[in-house]
Amino acid sequence: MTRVTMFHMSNLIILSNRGPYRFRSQSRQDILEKCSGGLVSVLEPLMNQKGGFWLSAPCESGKSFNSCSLSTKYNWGTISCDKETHKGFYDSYSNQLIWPIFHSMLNKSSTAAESSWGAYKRVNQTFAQATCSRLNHNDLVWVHDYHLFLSPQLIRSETNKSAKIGFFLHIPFPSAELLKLISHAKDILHGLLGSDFIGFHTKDYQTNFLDSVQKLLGYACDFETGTILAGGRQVKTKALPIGIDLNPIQRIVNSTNTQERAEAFRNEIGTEKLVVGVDRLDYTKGILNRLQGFEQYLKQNPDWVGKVSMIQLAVPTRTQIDEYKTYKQQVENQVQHINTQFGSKNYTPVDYRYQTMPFNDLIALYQAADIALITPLRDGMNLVAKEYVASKQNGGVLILSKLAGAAAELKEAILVNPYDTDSITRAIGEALKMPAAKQQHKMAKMQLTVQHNDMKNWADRFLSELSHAE
Ligand code: GDG
Repeated sequence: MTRVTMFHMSNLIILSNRGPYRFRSQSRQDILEKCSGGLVSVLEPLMNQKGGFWLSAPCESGKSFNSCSLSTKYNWGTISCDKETHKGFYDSYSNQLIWPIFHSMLNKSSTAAESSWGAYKRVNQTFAQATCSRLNHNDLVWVHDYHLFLSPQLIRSETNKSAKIGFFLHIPFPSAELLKLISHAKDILHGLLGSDFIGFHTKDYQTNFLDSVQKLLGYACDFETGTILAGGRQVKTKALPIGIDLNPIQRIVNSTNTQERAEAFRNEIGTEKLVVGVDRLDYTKGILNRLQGFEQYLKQNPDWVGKVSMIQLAVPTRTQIDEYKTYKQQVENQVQHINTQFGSKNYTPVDYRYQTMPFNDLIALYQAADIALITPLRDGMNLVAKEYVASKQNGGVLILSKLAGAAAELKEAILVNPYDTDSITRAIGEALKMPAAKQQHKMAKMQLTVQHNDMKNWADRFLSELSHAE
């Protein structure tokens, strides 16, 4: 008789502030709409392949539910939390304190947000409780991003199940000197150290983390192996740059609809060369600096006026926060300033679009663009850079900020200092003049890099590290 041993398959539970969809009210009905943004654009296809449970905070509508079956391979549920607490957790502590300091933009950080620590902690506790209530032995819990720094330790202290806990940080990790500006920096580090395995986009962010743990908590860190001995437990860390899902991009790129749409973008613009910028309208993305670089280019090269234009897609984000309202106004003033200076009846130098776009159109836009101008002042990775590379079939030039995590991988891009307008202006000139053969050569190399480390590869490596963590 054959004996069949049943293994309990480990289930994947992921935690993130943002869920895969949001509810939007339309004619007194709730419509489900896919969320955009870097984290969702990678995790949604991943969960659709692997299955599991996705736990998020309620979206703007405040609607919460334990579990919702979508026509996907995974289930999705939200924690419940009142509006006031969510505001303190999300708008204030996460986005007015952690976000600017972790992006080294101290002038945007608000010390007043320190008072929202209680709300931040409560939401992390609610996430931890909701996770523990559905946890089984051997499950893999994967916590995402800066909103949930405390969850790993809270989960560990609330369960006796033998689950593994992993954490991935989607934004940069700052130096210990900057981290210390947050009063609860040590609590943040202790929260993270509840994980068995922690992943970062780059070696630099990982090193900053190890250095902070050593300096602020006094734990022994091995910088070679990335291992920390934290109160008798071993925590492993590693640089694992995130990748994109190439299959849908390839499908969209090869469809005739996309090629027609790309052609339509070019016809709408009507100039010889098209530059594209695609970002959430966030001050870290350096949209204002980029526009200043573009303005200076037109000023210094009047023969290019009328021949080059730019589409800037600015996706609405964090619209309740004052810094974002001010930034939006500054960007729009700058667009108007350029268009009044150089525009004419038949020429709009900057076509600014404050909207989200269907993904198919976005790929067509990348395809249509001769140059992608991506100049964040600081960025964990920047997936737009990788998507642009994956969408090009015949040349194209990537101008990329040195301060984006993607610069560590996409070495053939024209790298710029986003704080230096001259550097952006020079890069635009170089890109406009780059011979086709050189473009193709550089693009092919970057395409290999993007293919080699795609979303599946990234997720498999993370989950394998997590499963094998001691
Ligand atoms: C965080 C980190 C890190 C944009 N507009 C539309 C749209 N998008 C999609 C893009 C891309 C994503 O959003 C943006 O990715 P980023 O990487 O630029 O950005 P963040 O949202 O800041 O994400 C970042 C990322 O996490 C992943 O770890 O790279 O550094 O800040 O995928 O395609 N998608 C659609 N319509 C749009 O209008 N459908």
